[in-house]
Amino acid sequence: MVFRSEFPDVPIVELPLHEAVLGSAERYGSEPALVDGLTGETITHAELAAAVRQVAAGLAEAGVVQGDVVALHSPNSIAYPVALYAISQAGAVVTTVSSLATPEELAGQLRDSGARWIISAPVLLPVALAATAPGGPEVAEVFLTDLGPGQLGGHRTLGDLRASTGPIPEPRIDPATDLAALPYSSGTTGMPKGVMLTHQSIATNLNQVDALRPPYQGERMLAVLPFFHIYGLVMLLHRPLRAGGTVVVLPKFDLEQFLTAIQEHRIEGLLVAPPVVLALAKHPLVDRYDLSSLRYVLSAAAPLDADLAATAAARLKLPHVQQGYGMTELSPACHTDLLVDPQPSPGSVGKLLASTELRILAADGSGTDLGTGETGEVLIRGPQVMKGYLGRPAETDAMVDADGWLHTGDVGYQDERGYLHIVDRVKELIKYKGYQVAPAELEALLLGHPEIADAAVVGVTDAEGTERPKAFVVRAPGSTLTEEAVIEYVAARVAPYKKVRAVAFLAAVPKSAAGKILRRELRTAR
Ligand code: AYL
Repeated sequence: MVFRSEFPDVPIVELPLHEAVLGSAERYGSEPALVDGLTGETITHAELAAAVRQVAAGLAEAGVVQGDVVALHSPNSIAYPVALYAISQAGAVVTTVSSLATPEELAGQLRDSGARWIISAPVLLPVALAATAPGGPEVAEVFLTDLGPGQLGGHRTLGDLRASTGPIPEPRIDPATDLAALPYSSGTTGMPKGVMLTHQSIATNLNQVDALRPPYQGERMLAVLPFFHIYGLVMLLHRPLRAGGTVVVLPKFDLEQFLTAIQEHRIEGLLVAPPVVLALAKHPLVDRYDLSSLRYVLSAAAPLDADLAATAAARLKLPHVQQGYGMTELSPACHTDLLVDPQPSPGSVGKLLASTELRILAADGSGTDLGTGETGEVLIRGPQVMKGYLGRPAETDAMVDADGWLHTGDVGYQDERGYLHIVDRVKELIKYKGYQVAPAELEALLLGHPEIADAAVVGVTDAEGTERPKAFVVRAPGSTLTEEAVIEYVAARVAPYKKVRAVAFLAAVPKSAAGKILRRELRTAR
């Protein structure tokens, strides 16, 4: 049985992403597009579009050609979208890198994506230089995100690139097949992989989400989720900028700064991950701020507890906290409840988006399709499905079948009212505060420790619904390795959100006859 969306189909977008997003920028003109939440510095829609064209000309003059991969390596800033859309206008592909990446993690992504260029924030320059030191991946040039002229340490800035007198590149982009973005995701298994998203899949996903409720011109949203993750990238840049909204940008999450920004900028729309909903529901500081401007809060990227959502909504005097569901491989959305429905099903992740199909497959391996109210693996088909994983045809085939169905590795059911509920996950992926943690990556690291004979990492969820990576370690003979030593060993080598947060020692890692780690047994182990 195939569930179809109850919303009418939306048009497939036939434009390159920068045109799809910035096409009306001149019309929005002098209205603010981006506001630095700390300094108040503002870029208008017209200024954004002009800066993008100039920087694209500078990139082309520097040697960036159509099809090149450019790594964008920066915390959130108002300069981020200038670099982002200039890369698209130059015909290049952006691979977004976590601003928390270690030099080794950045080097790995540069190598895997074949990136020839890096655009780094000045604070991250040491990481970029360490990643590309002799012996590491070679890049042609490292640029910096400053909007002013700089030549900081000999590196050209976006400001310098803007000064180019070269022609504005007008590459012939085929939106249906050419890539716009290459974010990294581990999908259902293994190491992080480059997710090939075309201009069309991303831009059409905007139409699909906006069919439920588009932002209105001038709508003020707060961007505290990182732009390097697909959620921030699409929902906090492409979507509001296309509609003429205003994005107030914060570089990182700090509760006081966050609450101050909502109050001062009269924020209407908040897009967050579950830990922020937890803070809104429970933190005493929240009462000290005037948050009455908020019209909606949307949570996505990890499971949200229904009671917690209700507590937060009551405190904010909103009818409910809304949800979005999807994954990087879906550009990213397949469900949301950005609806006018005053009473969506509690705990649901929303309704199937326009032009999207859903199947619920029995988890017993029988291949049986299930119906309303029955729980199984969620399969999605639609224009937002990725083109595949870069350079990994076998992993692509394992994820998207011959008929175009993407197997999410999430388990859920659709209720009688057409709302989807996600109840479990049958993939390796761990979600720590909405961030992806790939067990395979941590396991490989742990196995590199001379005193570790075997290891497995799984997510363990606490009473408040927060999932944390926990390592199960088999010590080598004679080793007296401690929990702290294991935690420190991993922490020194990965971005902070990937840290192992608990360790248990075992005599042997439970495995199937075929040698697969029995993760479910570990998840329920004490
Ligand atoms: P990735 N409830 C439960 N689990 C969720 C939810 C949710 N609302 N959303 C995402 N997940 C889990 O690639 C699920 O396991 O993309 C899913 O397969 O980092 C995995 O996270 C995907 O993780 C939007 C805006 C979705 C953002 C997103 C989230 C993209 C996260 C729709 O409108």
